[in-house]
Amino acid sequence: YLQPRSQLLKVILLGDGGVGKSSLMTRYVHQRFDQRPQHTIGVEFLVKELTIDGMHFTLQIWDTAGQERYRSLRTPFYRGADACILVYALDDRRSFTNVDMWRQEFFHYSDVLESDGQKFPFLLVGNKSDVELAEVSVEDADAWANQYGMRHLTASAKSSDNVDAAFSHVAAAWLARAKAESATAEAAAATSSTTATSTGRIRVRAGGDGGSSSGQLGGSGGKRSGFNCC
Ligand SMILES: Nc1nc2c(ncn2[C@@H]2O[C@H](COP(=O)(O)OP(=O)(O)OP(=O)(O)O)[C@@H](O)[C@H]2O)c(=O)[nH]1
Ligand SMILES: [Mg+2]
Repeated sequence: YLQPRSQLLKVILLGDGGVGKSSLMTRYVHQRFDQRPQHTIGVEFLVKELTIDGMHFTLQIWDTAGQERYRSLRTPFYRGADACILVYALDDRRSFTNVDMWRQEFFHYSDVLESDGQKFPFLLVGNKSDVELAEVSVEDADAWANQYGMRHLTASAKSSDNVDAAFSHVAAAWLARAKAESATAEAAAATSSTTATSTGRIRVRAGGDGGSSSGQLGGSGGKRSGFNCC
């Protein structure tokens, strides 16, 4: 169990338009920040490598369009997600009240059942921690996250505050869950005479991302190197 050289993780960023999902991804992968608003159309992804506890990860970060009109362009990409980061902006109360809707949308279109939601690696991120006038209190956001067994972090794509920590956290949470499931599966295998069918299974996909390291899906601009889906 669990001994691949490299583990590919599909991480989905969800949240209202303008909360800073693209900015968080760009800050994390390219160490850049752009003040100008540029709404995402459809879905874009970038890849970044990291190592946690000696385990090498390739994070495939999927940045989705938060605006309602792009719903049908983003939802097909939730399937196969290994982790999900729910993003709101600290200076936008409505974006915080909407995280509940985003969580529901994720369950609806991903292959994760809501009944397994407590175990799935979610993270709640309050972005724009650099702003002076916050509309959301950390206590409220902590309480919302706690009820689902989720962590909550405040971060800033602008200042870099907690950006690395957020992405590392979801990889670490995935790893903790995989280790727990592996232990359960090994215990079951040791006590049972029936083999594979009674054990839990961990999805392990070996190898890094051999192909493209970025792309845009569902967009209409066609300026970036993209590829067609389906
Ligand atoms: N002050 C501040 N502004 C930020 C921060 N992150 C993003 N912004 C700004 O917020 C605006 C929206 O950021 P985006 O990253 O495009 O938001 P998004 O969530 O990707 O929006 P959609 O693509 O429409 O879903 C931009 O003008 C960013 O410069 C931050 O940490 N602090
Ligand atoms: Mg965006």
